[in-house]
Amino acid sequence: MENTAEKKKILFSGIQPTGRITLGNYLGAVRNWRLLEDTYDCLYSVVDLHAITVRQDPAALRKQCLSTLALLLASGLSPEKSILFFQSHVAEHAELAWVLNCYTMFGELSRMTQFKDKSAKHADNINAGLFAYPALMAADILLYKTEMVPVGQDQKQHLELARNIAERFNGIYGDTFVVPEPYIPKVGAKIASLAEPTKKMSKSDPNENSFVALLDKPDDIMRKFKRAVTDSEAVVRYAEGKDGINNLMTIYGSITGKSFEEIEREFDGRGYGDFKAAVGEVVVNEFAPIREKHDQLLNDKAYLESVYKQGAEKASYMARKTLAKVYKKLGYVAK
Ligand code: ATP
Ligand code: LTN
Repeated sequence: MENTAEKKKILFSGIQPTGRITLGNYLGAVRNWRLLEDTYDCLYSVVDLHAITVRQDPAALRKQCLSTLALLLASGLSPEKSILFFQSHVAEHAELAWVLNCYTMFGELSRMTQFKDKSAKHADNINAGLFAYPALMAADILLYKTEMVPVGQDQKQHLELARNIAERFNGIYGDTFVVPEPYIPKVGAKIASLAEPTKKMSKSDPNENSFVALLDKPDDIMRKFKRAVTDSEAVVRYAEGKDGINNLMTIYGSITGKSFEEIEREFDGRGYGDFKAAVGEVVVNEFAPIREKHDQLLNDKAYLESVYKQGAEKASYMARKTLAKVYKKLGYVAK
């Protein structure tokens, strides 16, 4: 009998266990992952291989990996619907990354703005992994015949490179990889730093006041919003040059679902103090249940283990098939 059930498209995304997950990661990525679970066959990975492009303390990294997985679950991702796994548990990521390194040009990697930013920040450790990082990211995506990749704005350039690598390989060896599309949310794709609103909010920012983390205590969240850099106009409106207020309006709007006009009306004639407190409050309320669930899950190591083991098993099955196809195309003798 003909199978009429339509196959869902495959979606992949990753998050680095390099620090505390921020409001930027949540609004730009994780929250949308949950919304996409029903429409796509999703794989979400804690990309621990990527994390060591910057020095990590081993004990802290191990904790951070488990905490990141717990946060993904606490944010509502379901291991019944999606494949959740640690990147290092599926060896094919590193294997395909090596192959793709040989089809990625020095010039292309040199143009990556994340490499330029991170090598400026870590001038004492500009290692080859940091430089070749986008080839590993391309491997993550291409291993699973991924069609959609939900990311924040900052990852668009890496995704374009992944597409170029896939097309280049397909051009030489014939149809091998599916060429993926980015999925960048309309609102929340670029949450700015609270301390320097022209820069992106980043979990590795040494300034604690620049970001709000999912696991921050309510008082800390409120304090960080109260201190957020704004301007001297004292009118809540979205306009060029008002980066701080625009950012707070984006945050408020993407959590409450209100448009900029609605927010302007709501805070008409009220000062920034009121507005900042309101933004802090909606963030606190959004994060409170996630934080509570995270703490519960972290105490249930057996459950977490069952999730990441099953995830790696399912991911490995898919990844093995793609890698075998690639090796065959390259001309390697079959095992
Ligand atoms: P780091 O500071 O270590 O570079 P990061 O905060 O950029 O980390 P990643 O783990 O690299 O976080 O990114 C996870 C996801 O979050 C990616 O899809 C990325 O595009 C998204 N993201 C990161 N920062 C922001 C932000 N400020 N606004 C919106 N999305 C973001
Ligand atoms: N490079 C991304 C994390 C990442 C990723 C991926 C995202 C690694 N592999 C594959 C989407 C798909 C980052 O630094 N935010």
